[in-house]
Amino acid sequence: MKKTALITGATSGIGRATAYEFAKHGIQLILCGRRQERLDSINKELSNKTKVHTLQFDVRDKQATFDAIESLPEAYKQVDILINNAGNAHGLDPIQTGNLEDWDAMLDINVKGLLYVSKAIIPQMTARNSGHIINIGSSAGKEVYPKGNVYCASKHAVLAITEGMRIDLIPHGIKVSAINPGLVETEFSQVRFKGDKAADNVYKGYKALQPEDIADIIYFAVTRPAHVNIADLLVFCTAQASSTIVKKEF
Ligand code: NDP
Ligand code: 8X3
Repeated sequence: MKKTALITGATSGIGRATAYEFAKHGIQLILCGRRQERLDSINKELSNKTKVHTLQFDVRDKQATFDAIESLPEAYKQVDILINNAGNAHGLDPIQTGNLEDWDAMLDINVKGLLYVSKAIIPQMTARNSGHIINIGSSAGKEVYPKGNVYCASKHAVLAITEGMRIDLIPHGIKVSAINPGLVETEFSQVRFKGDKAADNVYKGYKALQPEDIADIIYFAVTRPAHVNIADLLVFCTAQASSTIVKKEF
């Protein structure tokens, strides 16, 4: 039987690329995000490859998250694969001048949003004693970099939550994985810099990871044999050695 995957943050970047990769292999999709028009156009593009259902909600809104997942039609109610991908950095400021709204956004979306979605899905996985949860962390979850403070904290939390999930869900045979990318060329920097020109330079002078590179790895992770779990994977583009060391050529 074909599996069903729920992907948060499917309207852009890594989430959208993962939707396209999964669709190629006939995985039934539940695509989530706030931008309904994007969900609709992705649905339209993928509907000749697989079945797609879209859910529009903000992961910061606890009730909306639970209501959306509760509203899934019968044919989509069993979620075999959960990709907790929705998230972003907001701002790049030293801690002393950081913006409180940016801090709230990063902790509410990257950490609490991930928890709300997981809480809504995990009970059906434990009841069936099967499932695979992939949390999209970051190299920022392994290494703090200048001005990364709260974003890095949110991604360190994602890693801790991933480890906690793996420990607690082991009696149920549920796989839990963290995929931790370095620089990926998506809308990430447009969001981080709020449309400022600074975003234009982030991916210049080297070949950053592309969202399809991460989608490929996620598909690899979900297609391992039953006894194999990719627990924690760090991936950089070849030009990146650490959060602060990127070889740029101009
Ligand atoms: P994008 O900005 O391209 O995509 C972010 C996605 O998250 C969008 O689909 C957006 O959808 C969704 N999202 C954001 N806020 C919310 C919210 N409040 N409620 C619901 N959905 C939301 O960035 P990426 O694809 O790069 O980011 C995906 C993940 O990868 C994030 O967790 C990010 O931290 C992580 N990551 C990114 C890296 C990079 O360099 N790009 C590197 C390492 C990790 P919508 O706006 O429609 O709601
Ligand atoms: C994103 C990686 O280094 O751009 O999680 O913050 S970085």
